[in-house]
Amino acid sequence: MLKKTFVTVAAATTLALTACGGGTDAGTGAGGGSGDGITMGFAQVGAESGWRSANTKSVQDAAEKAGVDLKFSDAQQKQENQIKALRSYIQQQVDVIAFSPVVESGWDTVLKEAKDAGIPVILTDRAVDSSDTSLYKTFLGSDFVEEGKKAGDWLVEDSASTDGPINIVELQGTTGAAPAIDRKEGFEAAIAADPDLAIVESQTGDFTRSGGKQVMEAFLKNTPDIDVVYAHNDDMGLGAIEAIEAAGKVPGKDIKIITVDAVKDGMTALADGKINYIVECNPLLGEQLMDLAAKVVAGEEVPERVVTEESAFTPEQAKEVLASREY
Ligand code: GZL
Repeated sequence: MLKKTFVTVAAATTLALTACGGGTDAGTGAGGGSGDGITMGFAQVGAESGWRSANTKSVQDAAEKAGVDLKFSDAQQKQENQIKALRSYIQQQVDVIAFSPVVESGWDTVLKEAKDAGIPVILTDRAVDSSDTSLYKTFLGSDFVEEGKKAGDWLVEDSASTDGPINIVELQGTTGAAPAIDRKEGFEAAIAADPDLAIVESQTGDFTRSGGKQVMEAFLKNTPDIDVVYAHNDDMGLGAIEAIEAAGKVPGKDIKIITVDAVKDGMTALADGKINYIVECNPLLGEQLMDLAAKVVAGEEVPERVVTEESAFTPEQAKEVLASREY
């Protein structure tokens, strides 16, 4: 046990992957992975955002490249649909299951069923809050608390020369989802450094553009002087831009906007000055996932945690990289 723990901790602490493609070796020693003959059941969250679409394409392309037979399902952001899909993969006796849990809680029963069936599970993108880490082999994805902290740190620095209160409205991601919980936690911890910064309204827009627009319309009605929008993803930030412009205000100037993801549409709005800062969240997890799956099916050691390293962008930086972005 000690050896496994040592290998895991060492691998997990040293294993940080570059974003934008995420490299081809998830610290598993395989380049691109050879998944020939492996059948994977993948239960995706849905198709709620540009990030999710890029993530789905990355998984599907990487499965094809690795020769993995991919069974794919879209849960339309409903946990009951994901659980149904997982049970179907268990029944089909796939070699490995991978999924991005739409919310953190409520997975122990079905994960125990997978374990009892001898089917290894890989968490990708989002985490579960289960205390029993034997229910899955590894968690591949971003550090969402760090992403929220980066967003808050930028605002603290950007506001340093401004006197008086700065009113922030927050567009939260899906209620109960790990990125929503953690991005809120990281941001709040960072802005605590400046007592002038206050979140005056906070509500979920469910990671969708329409949700962000609807909630922002309500915020604009309820809160006379909004200085900053912190949106947990680009799509809700883009919806907020529509609402702000419809209200006759200038996004990026009258109301500053900070988002997370750095997908093409978000980076375009950033380059145009409608968004002021974007923290990157890398959706291109497909190749690392196939590498990990090949190892797990072969019964080999994998790190308990594989963290993707990510960047952040100002408008000037967005202009430089926009043309070369993969998503
Ligand atoms: C984050 C991912 C989030 C994205 C959103 O890893 O789970 O879900 O930030 C997406 O755009 O909907």
